Amino acid sequence: MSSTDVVLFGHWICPFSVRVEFALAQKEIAYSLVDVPPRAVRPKGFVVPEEFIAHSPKLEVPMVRVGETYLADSIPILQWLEDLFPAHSLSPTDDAQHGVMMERVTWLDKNVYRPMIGVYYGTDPEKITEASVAFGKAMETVDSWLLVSPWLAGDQPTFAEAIMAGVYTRWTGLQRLGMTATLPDSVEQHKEQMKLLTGWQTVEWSDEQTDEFVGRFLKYREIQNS
Ligand SMILES: N[C@@H](CCC(=O)N[C@@H](CS)C(=O)NCC(=O)O)C(=O)O
Repeated sequence: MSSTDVVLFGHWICPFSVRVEFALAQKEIAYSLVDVPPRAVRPKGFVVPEEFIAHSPKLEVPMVRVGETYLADSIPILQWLEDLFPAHSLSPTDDAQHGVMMERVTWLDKNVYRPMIGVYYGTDPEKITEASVAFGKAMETVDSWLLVSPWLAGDQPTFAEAIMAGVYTRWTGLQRLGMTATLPDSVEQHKEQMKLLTGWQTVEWSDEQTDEFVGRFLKYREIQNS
């Protein structure tokens, strides 16, 4: 397949898109990116590509096209890419290990993403603190996994790392938006380890991207609280 056969409709600010972009880069799949900013950050007059409207069931990024087939929703996309492009695997071949990884992926999606989003969409300082506490509690579980193995689900990067990529890209920004939880040493070390991966280098935010993320949510709070 040529590089034009894989297209990601996504945006850097979306942590779900980051999961897929991390996986594409880490798996060394050539792809092209069509920027589709989520509604909240869409510039005035931005024309949403018709192809995206036609094939994204919820009008959410990420959506991927491979050849003539489309799929939206980050976790199913990760599995689909793995099935289509098994090289540079991000998924254990052993069924039991695959099961553990998927359990952890689902767990992270719920228990890490929910409080993370609670921090940046928080408008009430008390709620931001509550979300930070919940995030910190989730990190205790992640810590318990990382004390057993250097990667989240086994001895090499998996989909679970793709999920955490969406958290680590915005970590500095989260702290600036009131995230008070700290990362356990093992998680801090995991984050540093991820920075050495090809996938990370593709999704890593510049200081300008962090500033834009923080600025947008500070403005959102200002409007909500006025
Ligand atoms: N469950 C989806 C969630 C995707 C999602 O919520 N995407 C947001 C952006 S981060 C979106 O496109 N929302 C529609 C919009 O804001 O226009 C996934 O895992 O991919």
